[in-house]
Amino acid sequence: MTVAFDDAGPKYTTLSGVEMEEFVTSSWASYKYTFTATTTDATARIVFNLGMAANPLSVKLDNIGVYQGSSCPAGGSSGSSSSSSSSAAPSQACSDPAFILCEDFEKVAVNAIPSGWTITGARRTSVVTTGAHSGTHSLKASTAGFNQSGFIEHTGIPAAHYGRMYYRFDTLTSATSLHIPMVILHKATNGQEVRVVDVNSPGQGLSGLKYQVNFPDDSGASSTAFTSFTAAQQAWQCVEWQSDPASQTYKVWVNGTQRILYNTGNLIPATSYTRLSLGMITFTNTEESAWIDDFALSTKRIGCN
Ligand SMILES: [Ca+2]
Repeated sequence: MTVAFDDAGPKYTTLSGVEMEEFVTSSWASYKYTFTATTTDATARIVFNLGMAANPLSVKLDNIGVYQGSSCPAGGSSGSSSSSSSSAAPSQACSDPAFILCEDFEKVAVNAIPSGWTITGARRTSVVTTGAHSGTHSLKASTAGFNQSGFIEHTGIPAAHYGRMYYRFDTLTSATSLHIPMVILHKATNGQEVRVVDVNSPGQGLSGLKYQVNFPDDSGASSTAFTSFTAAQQAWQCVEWQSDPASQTYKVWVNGTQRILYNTGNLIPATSYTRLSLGMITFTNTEESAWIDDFALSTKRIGCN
């Protein structure tokens, strides 16, 4: 299903910038998204395109609301509002026993990395105080050219997990064709690496995420699932993902809204990945960098609060 706001015709030009693509499931689910209209049109229309499935489906929509402001009010009340509401999943403190890994980087010395992690890649990735989502410390990753990377890695990653991280890019020196994997799981059952947070620039800045199973040397993708979203540049973005071996599905949420539901076939290992890479790799001949903060893996969904 896609959702958009168009002008009243005859061209029906979109006023919402992009069509929001949602993945309809067999359970009731809440979807929301924020846009800035490109122009004022008193006769604009909201469009729900339900003709996206290969096979006929019966879809029910309920509690549809349009609100002025930065978010939807809780409880689905009608009318215009500018109040704020929380994301779908509650946030967890690092002391929660559900956590597998939890790093806010606050207790890590500048230029060091958290204990239990190792550095890989051509560029040193370490903790800095030059930008943070929480507190004063974050992880700064950078790259130096084509196929260059800067990662920290942790071993022993359960195949069944939820992940959450915030990222914020520095001013980009390459504005086109950027493709930046930031969280990589090793390995899929076919031996390839699984890029679960893979940021792309599909002509709209770094505003797309891809699930990608790929050769370690980037010599060819075997499967992808892609979503685009409207995100403010140079702003912290919250990405969550789920790796679920039982259903062989991968999900990703961007700023609290689910954007990808992908059936991997049999690519998710039954028990564990050998390691996780956190940082960035790029495939352009430019230097790029990003801050990463509030990274966590958990046995339950973490949320963006
Ligand atoms: Ca922090």
